[in-house]
Amino acid sequence: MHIDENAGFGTKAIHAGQSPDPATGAICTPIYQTSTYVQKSPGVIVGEYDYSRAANPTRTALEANLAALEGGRHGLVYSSGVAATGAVLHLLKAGDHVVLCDDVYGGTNRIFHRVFQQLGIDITLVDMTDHDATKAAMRDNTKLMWIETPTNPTLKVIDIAAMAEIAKTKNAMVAVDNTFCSPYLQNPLQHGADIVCHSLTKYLGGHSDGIGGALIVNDDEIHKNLKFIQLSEGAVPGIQECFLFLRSTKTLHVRMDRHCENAAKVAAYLEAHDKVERVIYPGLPSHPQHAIAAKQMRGFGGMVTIYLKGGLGESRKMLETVKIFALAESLGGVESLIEHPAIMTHASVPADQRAKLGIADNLVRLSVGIEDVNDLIADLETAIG
Ligand code: P1T
Repeated sequence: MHIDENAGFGTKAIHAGQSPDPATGAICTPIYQTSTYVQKSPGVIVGEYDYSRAANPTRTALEANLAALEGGRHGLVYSSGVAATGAVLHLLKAGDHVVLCDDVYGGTNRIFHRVFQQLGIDITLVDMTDHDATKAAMRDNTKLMWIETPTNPTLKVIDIAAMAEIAKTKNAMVAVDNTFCSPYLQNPLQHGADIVCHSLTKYLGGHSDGIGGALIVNDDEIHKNLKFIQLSEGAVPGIQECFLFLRSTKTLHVRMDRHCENAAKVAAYLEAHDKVERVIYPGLPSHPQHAIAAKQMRGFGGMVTIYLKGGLGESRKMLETVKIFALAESLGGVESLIEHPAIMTHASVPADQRAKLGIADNLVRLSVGIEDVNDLIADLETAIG
């Protein structure tokens, strides 16, 4: 269905990339569970499809839907968020240099340092809240700047437009991992990014039932190169996953509103708690980059990170006592999750870097879900005690 570019987010979420099935009128895009497509004669295909690693109609619908939500021309989907990250890194060659945001998901840190650095990609980690440090990190051979905002797990907010300006001085591509915001809260292409990356596993999937990733770009040349890598490496999602993600994006705007509302209340409750040393939430006036968040994001998201008073003992007690919050890695699902980054999601980050970033034993990360917020707060009250 053609959806006007100026249509609202909810309209795009429900309709973009999808039309009722012409054969049956089915309102949902069917699961085209097929690996291949019959040809009329060698090389003469029936429609647009010849093999499902290259393309599949259910996947095409998802890619078009995600592109519309990010306000981009092209979408590509992958078997996981890290597969999407890897596809971007495959645009580079040995000897190229990357400026990488210092606080990123542990698996992102791992693929940069332990997979691509081995292949000859140079990496400089930088605190991108420090613009002078970022400028100083740029080199003549810097080909990529990788931003994550808000960062995982310390929720630093990076000014995408300011970073893009710095990257352009060296003609470097700017990629933004927009997983924590989802396209409902932030559209990095509007702020000068070239590539937007998502883990579909999180808010876009929203129900903790599938692993996937996505890239959205405007530039035809970058898209052509990424499409070639997607076809050549084959890190594509299964068709059932594509269907699940398509179903989930239809409710993204409604879910995100509730995530933001609940997280704001949880953050305010925790900030007033005498057993909590510090709360990091971009929506709190106490957040060091609150003004940038207010300018760049349409809402402050569902992630809240706290420093408890005490150490590992206090963290463990809280994590073992919660009942509604589930102790698990991941985020962005309808159910609330809680985790210990130093031991869980960021265990693969070297200890000295974790210490520098403040990923300490008393740091606890919450993914606030869309349950009744009073129940969530009561759960935390019991657990923090
Ligand atoms: O798990 P996967 O779909 O491969 O996504 C990787 C990924 C990419 N980017 C960000 C910002 C992420 O948070 C993640 C995955 N993160 C977790 C599993 C986590 O608990 O933080």
